[in-house]
Amino acid sequence: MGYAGEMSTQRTGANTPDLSHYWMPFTANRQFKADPRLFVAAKGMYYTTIDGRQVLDGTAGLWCVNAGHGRREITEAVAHSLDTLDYAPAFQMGHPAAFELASALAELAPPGLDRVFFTNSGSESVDTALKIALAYHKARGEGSRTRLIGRERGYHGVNFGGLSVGGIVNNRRGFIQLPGVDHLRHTHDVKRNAFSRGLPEHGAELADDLEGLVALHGAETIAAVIVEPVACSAGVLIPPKSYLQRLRAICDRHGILLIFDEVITGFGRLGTSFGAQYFGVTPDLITTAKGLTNGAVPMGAVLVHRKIHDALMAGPPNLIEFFHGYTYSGHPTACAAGLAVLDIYKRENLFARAAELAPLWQEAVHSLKGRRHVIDIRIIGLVGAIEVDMRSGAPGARAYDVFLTCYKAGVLVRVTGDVVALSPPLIIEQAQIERIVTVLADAIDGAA
Ligand code: PXG
Repeated sequence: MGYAGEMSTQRTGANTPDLSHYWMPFTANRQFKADPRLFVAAKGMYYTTIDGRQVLDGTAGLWCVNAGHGRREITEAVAHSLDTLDYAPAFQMGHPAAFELASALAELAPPGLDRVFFTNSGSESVDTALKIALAYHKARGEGSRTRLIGRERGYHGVNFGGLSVGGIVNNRRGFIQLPGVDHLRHTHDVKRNAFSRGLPEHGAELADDLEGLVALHGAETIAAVIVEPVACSAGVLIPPKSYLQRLRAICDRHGILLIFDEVITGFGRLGTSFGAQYFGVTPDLITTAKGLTNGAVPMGAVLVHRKIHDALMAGPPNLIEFFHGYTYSGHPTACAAGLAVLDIYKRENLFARAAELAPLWQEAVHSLKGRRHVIDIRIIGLVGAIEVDMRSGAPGARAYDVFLTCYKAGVLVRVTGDVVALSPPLIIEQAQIERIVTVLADAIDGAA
């Protein structure tokens, strides 16, 4: 039990557990515990709350439940895997499902990115990719390439590599950073690009920041650039037309590796396997997690271009080539979940379904244009963002109010700053899209 004083601030229902011991991640703990929001079940497009209400999932959990909740195929695959092989050592031993899942991922990947390193989260995928980039240059005799470039407002998880290349100030301040990291400017420009449909017109020239950093530091010091094709956590910042192409071209010119962090944009979120295919730009590495297992079991993966992998397969074959890995890299349970999930995506054609729904989704969310407080709407694939103007002196407060009102009305949305973000499971139906928009409209109208 918690302290009596703490408990007195907790609004408890009959079956609410003691909330005092669990230190919740990225949560206003005291505010939450004073008025908790607890889910006890999920099926299809809906969560069930502890008090028995149904909540329509407008966010695929945290951008991960792309095939919808409670998929029996995943449950059965996981149960069977646990019953058969609960764990196999990840180092110097293997099991078939890890190899099978790597092959299945290679099939979905853009051409060339057919070598796969398994992790347990997006954060681990990012730090793994950064280390692979450094190891690659060293293996090729270019060990001076140690500098890593991220972008303002980028989110690459919370480990030291990821927070260093990341560009969200609250995640960075107060923590030490990796040395030798620089940032490109972000591409968010409400003045020039508000209410764009499709990719924003303005801002491709921001990719030239990389040329500036090459001029400043010398290309021979730069290992890699990491960007999210769409910066989702920072409020769904969609890349301007030909921005990513330009970044690719500059990387090519200077021998810099390009990493796409596709933890959110992977697995059909944009209507393609990865953002790389959506934008027609092939990076050298792709970091993934989330939709890889539909959120059911923690897992991440880095898709690596074969040329990078092969450069590291050097030296005596009895020596370890890359001093990196996790106890749970390629965990049998996670691999079973991943295989079942990829099978669902394929069988139900869910990526194509997302692409087909995207125009309808765009129309529906854009119908909120013109409402009080709404200063921008950004849509891509089955992602959406509604930016509201900041309540004077209270950043984020207005969007948070919208979030709470929607939750009470039975719709789950996400807020980040003054942006309401949407990313429903790819199985969403038209009537459910309409419900999300109607509830949002009322919540926005009612926000002070
Ligand atoms: N990279 C990207 C692009 C992400 O979006 C991570 C790395 C880190 O993944 P892990 O699995 O370590 O959390 C992420 C995670 C939100 C939200 O609402 C976004 C994430 C996580 C939680 C909430 O924007 N993205």
